[in-house]
Amino acid sequence: MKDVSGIETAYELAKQRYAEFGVDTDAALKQLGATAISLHCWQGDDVGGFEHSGVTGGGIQATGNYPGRAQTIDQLRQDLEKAVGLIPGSHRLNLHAIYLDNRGQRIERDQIGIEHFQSWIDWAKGRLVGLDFNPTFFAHPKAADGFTLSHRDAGIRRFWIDHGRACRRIAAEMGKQMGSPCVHNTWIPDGSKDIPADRLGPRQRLIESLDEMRSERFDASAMLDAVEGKLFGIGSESYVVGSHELYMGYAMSRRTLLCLDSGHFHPTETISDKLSAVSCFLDRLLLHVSRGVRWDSDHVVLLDDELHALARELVRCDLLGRVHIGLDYFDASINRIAAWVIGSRNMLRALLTAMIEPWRHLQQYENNGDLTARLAMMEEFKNLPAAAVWEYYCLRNNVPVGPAWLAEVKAYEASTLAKR
Ligand code: RNT
Ligand code: ZN
Repeated sequence: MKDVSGIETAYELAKQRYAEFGVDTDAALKQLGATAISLHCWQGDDVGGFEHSGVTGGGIQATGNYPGRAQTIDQLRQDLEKAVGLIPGSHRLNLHAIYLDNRGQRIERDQIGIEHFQSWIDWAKGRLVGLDFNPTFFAHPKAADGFTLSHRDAGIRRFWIDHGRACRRIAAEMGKQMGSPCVHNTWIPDGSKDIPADRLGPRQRLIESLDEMRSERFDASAMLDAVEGKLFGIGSESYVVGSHELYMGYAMSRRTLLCLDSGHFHPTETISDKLSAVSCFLDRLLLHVSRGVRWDSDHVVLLDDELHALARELVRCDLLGRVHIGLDYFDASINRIAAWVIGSRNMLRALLTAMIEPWRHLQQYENNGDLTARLAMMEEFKNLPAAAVWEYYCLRNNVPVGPAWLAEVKAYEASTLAKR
């Protein structure tokens, strides 16, 4: 076939440039193709879900009122199909318990079962390479005072432990049916707006609840537990029970995954530097790739310095087989499908750039004590034609190259979203 757009020719030239530094771009594209991103279902409907209970809140909030939000399961699936078709590679979907298919019947959270997610699994098969799952510990009357698994009331703790147990069973079944382990990630909003008198009690209760919730054993080929810490949330500005340190200790002592969310630390603190440290002590990690602006604002992920730094660590520490990459943001002020596409394509572009960067040369300079060459070449490598490799990857994967994806999203907005 004729190379009408010049993408293949540009790729051949780029391939040679990288080969001069010993980098095999074909091998990198193969590795990128094997790297799945877990798309967060909640970007599609502003973390609403399908319980239709009318209860919201719980420490997170999507802002914006862009029209076209998915309001039914079918609409959300249709939107996801659109997004997936614009992202090169094979990916996963990350579901929350509130996205259950309850067929109009109210089901309490401690009563949910695989039957409420079977339609998701059936839909996902052949479209996605895996499903991930999250218990939902927010937007519920029993979470209204800001405490769940660490609540002082044993009855409320029991309810949430049972929710977690139900969710782990669902996750294990999802993993089994999809043939790929389902990451079951626990994030709770527990904490307080003002200074607590007791910081220890809730933490001890949380650990006990988590242990009980996790007492049922499932094969690692079916499901993997992860715990996600946080510095502060809306309504938990002064104290968060599940802090980073608590979950780091929990994950290391219980051998679970630790989830690092880029928005969950001090505003100038980054998660890229943490990977080489925690990976020495943990077998597996989960990332919630997000972008905080001044706080945990969950903005769409940009191709910025921190994303590049994160991708570099994943590649240079050889972590791609041990780190599960999920996106976590919710922007209701722009087209929601575009939000998925922008964030996922950025994550993949950052990974590809990191894979083909001649970083082994930089490490060699460092080992030789030549810090001048390390800095000089680090900057020179920024000019290598990574964009040509990315465009070729999109072409090969039959997804729009460059900004052409936006026209497709706009057309979908006019034909479908505008009618909702
Ligand atoms: C909240 C956590 C959590 C949620 C999702 C919806 O601060 O980041 O991961 O965003 O579970
Ligand atoms: Zn998160």
